[in-house]
Amino acid sequence: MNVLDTEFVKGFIRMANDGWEQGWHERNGGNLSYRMKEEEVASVKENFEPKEWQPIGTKVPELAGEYFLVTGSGKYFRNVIIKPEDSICIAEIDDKGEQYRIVWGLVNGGRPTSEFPSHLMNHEVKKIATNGKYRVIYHAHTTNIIALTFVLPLDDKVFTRELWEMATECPVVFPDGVGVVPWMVPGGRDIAVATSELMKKYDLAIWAHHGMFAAGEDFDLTFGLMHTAEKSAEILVKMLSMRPDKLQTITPDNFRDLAKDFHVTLPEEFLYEK
Ligand code: 2HA
Ligand code: ZN
Repeated sequence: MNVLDTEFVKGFIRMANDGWEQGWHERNGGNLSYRMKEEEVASVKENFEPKEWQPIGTKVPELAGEYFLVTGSGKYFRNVIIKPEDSICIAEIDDKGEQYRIVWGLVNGGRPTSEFPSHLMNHEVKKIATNGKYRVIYHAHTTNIIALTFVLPLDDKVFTRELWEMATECPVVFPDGVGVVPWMVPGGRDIAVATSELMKKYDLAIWAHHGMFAAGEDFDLTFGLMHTAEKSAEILVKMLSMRPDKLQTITPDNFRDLAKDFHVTLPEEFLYEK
């Protein structure tokens, strides 16, 4: 089967384009990866032309033998929909989880996203934590979340509580909360380790002054998670632009009532008195 005719590739391309249309992917900003299912690998394997093995730059033994659909380094989300073979690739992980090789795509050369170490370490954490259910890792330069990292303390508790308060659906969509990584040099192993540590607890990690990482089961859930958190951040930016304080808000007891009716557990650490 032609790679571009498969549902998972169509879903990936649509998500990349949705992110572009949201304004989260200026120039080559952001990256997306998807851990393929065995049957998806089998359905397109006839198209594979393996290139040289390359070091990943970190170790992900739990991902040995897995295949990932991933955006290319320096490639533009804006172009994914019109020239996918040039913008994205399928990469295979070796049997130790230390090297990768491109088996399809990036027809004009290149390599997977510069954030491949962060993507893979997040995938590894989520694969273990969800028994293989989670397959998508998404990094976007979400404008309003980035703006907030200049004015709110870089603290998981503060970001979680403020984002929850700005839209009633938030605690239901991300009941575990959101983690915050202080500013770090992107692209390397250190930021990958810091992010994957947070991914043990959360599905969302903010990179201060940079953007956000989201993890999820499929494209709809992962895009929806990014979109919900960013929209909440937009409401907070608008609110703070009108006045510095709130006249009324959702209270800790309101959250406890919501948790009961919506059958979610909201950790008390986020329901502190202010
Ligand atoms: O792909 O977003 O963090 C470019 C980036 C790096
Ligand atoms: Zn980035």
